Amino acid sequence: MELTKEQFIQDFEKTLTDKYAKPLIQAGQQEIFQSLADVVKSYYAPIWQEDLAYKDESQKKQAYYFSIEFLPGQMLKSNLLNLGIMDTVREALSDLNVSLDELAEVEPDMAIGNGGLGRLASCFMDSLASKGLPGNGNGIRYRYGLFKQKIIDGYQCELPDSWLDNGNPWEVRRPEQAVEVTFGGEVWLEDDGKGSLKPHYRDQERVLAVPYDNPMVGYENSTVNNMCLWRSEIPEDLDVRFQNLDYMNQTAQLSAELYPDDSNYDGRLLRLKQEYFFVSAGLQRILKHYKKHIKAPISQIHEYVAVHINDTHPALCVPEFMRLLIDDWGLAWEQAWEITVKVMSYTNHTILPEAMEKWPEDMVQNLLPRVYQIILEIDRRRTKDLLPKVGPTLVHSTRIVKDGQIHMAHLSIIGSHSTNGVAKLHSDLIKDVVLHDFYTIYPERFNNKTNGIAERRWLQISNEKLSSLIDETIGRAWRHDLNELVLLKNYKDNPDFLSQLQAVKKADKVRLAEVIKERNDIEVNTEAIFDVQVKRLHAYKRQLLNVLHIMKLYFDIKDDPSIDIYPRVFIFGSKAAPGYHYAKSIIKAINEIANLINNDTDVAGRLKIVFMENYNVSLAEYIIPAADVSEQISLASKEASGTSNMKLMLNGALTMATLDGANIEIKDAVGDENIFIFGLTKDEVYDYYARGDYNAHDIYKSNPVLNRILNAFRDGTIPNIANEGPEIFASLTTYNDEYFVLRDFDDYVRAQAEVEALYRDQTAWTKASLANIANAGRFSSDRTVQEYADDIWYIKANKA
Ligand code: NBY
Repeated sequence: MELTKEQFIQDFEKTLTDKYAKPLIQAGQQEIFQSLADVVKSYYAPIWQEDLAYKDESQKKQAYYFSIEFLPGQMLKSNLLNLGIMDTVREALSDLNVSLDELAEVEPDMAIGNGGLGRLASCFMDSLASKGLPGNGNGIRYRYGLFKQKIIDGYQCELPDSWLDNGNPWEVRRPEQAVEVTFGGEVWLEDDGKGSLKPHYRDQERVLAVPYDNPMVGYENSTVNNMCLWRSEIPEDLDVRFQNLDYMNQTAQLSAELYPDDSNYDGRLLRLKQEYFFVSAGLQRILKHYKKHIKAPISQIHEYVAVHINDTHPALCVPEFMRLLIDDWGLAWEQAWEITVKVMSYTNHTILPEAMEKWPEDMVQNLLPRVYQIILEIDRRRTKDLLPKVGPTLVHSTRIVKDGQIHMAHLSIIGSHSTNGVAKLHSDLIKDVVLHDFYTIYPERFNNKTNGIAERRWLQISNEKLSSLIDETIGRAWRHDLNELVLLKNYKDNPDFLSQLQAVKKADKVRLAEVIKERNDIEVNTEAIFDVQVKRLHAYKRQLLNVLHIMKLYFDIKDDPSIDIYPRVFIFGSKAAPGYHYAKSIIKAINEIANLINNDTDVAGRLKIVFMENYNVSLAEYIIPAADVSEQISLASKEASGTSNMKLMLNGALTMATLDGANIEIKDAVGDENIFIFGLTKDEVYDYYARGDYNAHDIYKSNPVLNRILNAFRDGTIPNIANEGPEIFASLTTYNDEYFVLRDFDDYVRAQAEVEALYRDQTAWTKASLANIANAGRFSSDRTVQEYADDIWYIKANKA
């Protein structure tokens, strides 16, 4: 949009007066932020309104991304950037002696997600809008987002994330569009006199679902999509029977809290209620909108609506859509089923067995009696149809209802026309191994969509210095098409450019060093290698391998204090699920090792370990631009894709990688010489599984370096881990090292030595860094969502 400084100042000062009856000089940061947000809202609101009208008029097909998590972070700069008014507003505020950067910090992160899956959903929201694609989000407006992590005495403590205390200035509450979601009670079918069976209900618990619409502003275009988040409330005309505190508390609790686990399926009733709550509310809203605005019969809804199931958490979309089509719209089963499969599509984000959602049949039956009937009928009909075609073995292995459990991945695959993995290797594993039987039956449904990241947040906003340097070098076209970054390759032998690139990285490291000093009270050398591992804490991601390497370097120095080791700062950012004991022990160990090494005079500052508290989107925006090395060291086959690998690459870090997830595609993009690869391959890991002959204890016994490092965990060398040290030691020896940390250690050490050698040649390093930036284009989520749009959702971009 067009905006002058003068206009902005006028709008801003008027808003401040209207809202708080105060002049700027008397206003606090919170008041200034809220006023600024209101001004920004007044700028996008008309565009939003127009786009809504356009969508209704054009009758275009729209996609709805159902996700139980979103992780947008702060929205102020994103909205300013995408409206094209960032510079104007920054300068205008600066004229008023207000720093935009400081003001932006006032906004709490919108953290209604755990990690990669939630953040991917938010990158998709940004990309859909920025590509002008009509795609909306559907989720839950949790009152409390992901816990705030405090490190106390080296331990993770969890504090509530009360992010709504000052309201959410971007959202619009739409009570007139509230719908009811019902649970429990009894259901029975009765003939309606016209030859079909209609459900009748008794004693149902009713919950009011109120939508809050959050604008997803497209980058320099006229698209504003919607992320709809549902809040649970008590219906005004609540039946007397449910008018008691217990019930009312439960109802309010539905949208109270995000489940803070990103790896384990947790079969609690409240979670199942949350899943059904936002699924039912979202589908009801879509169907109401359809009735009101779309001039086509319901039988054509697949030409107007695509519903995406982000992991299995919204898998109830399948039976719920069937229920609505059959019970409310009067469709026959066969027709409803055909439509449902065409409307639905599903993404798998993990193949770890402990994350696979399976709900006990009786739980689903009691909570969702009608949905349960429909699930049984889906399963029954499919079994009957398929038996003669594929035989009992395949039918049995792919049943939705088995052994008293409902398999949500099976339901998602069977009830949709598309199942995708999130990186090539992961999608291949799905087809060849984990869901192979489904692939045999429905080969045409399976496809890959390699993840991506929104460059607006992960470069334009978080790394303005690098963005400006790129502008000056190749112009601004890359801001609309990240593939344009390849033009940077022309500067790989340009000493001026390379030194400017170095200067940018240095400045970003200085900025992070200040944050580290302020938050951790640790001084770090900005000439050192900044070696970064930021992601959720999980055994398969192997933060422990990183730690063992740090201990190796430490012992090298202790053995010979004059040894020539290139200074390194190891930076960790990671939350552990509150119930994940082992992951919390690793956090404690990292912090104690940090204490030990950071304060050892022999080390003399050459190694620094920094565990940054409360890793979240806004902290990532400081850390990622400053990274030299990106640690992507999961055991091959375990990380479905990873996305921090892409963010770090885009910011010029070199990747230390196993051949896992999207690391493989990063390697293909940058070439072997610009990445450090180590460790077992997926096939080697599977060979170990097949042979069953991995023996970690043998490695511990026979490898003197590892022997010494592991002993340090239980002989007091690392202080204050009397409980955690032996636990970690045992996991690697007694319990045979589930994720082959010891097996990959030597090769990791070798590759880390290569990092050090290359870093000593700053020109060579900077060229490799440039190669990473220049080849990052394909990891834009703009590319990813376009592929979803073309291959899965069949949606087309708006007017220009
Ligand atoms: O999804 C992550 C994958 O681990 C990562 O490799 C991938 O890049 C990313 C995006 O595709 N998965 C993930 O973040 N999963 C969760 O957050 C999650 C959350 C809840 C539950 C399971 C997984 N749950 O069972 O409740």
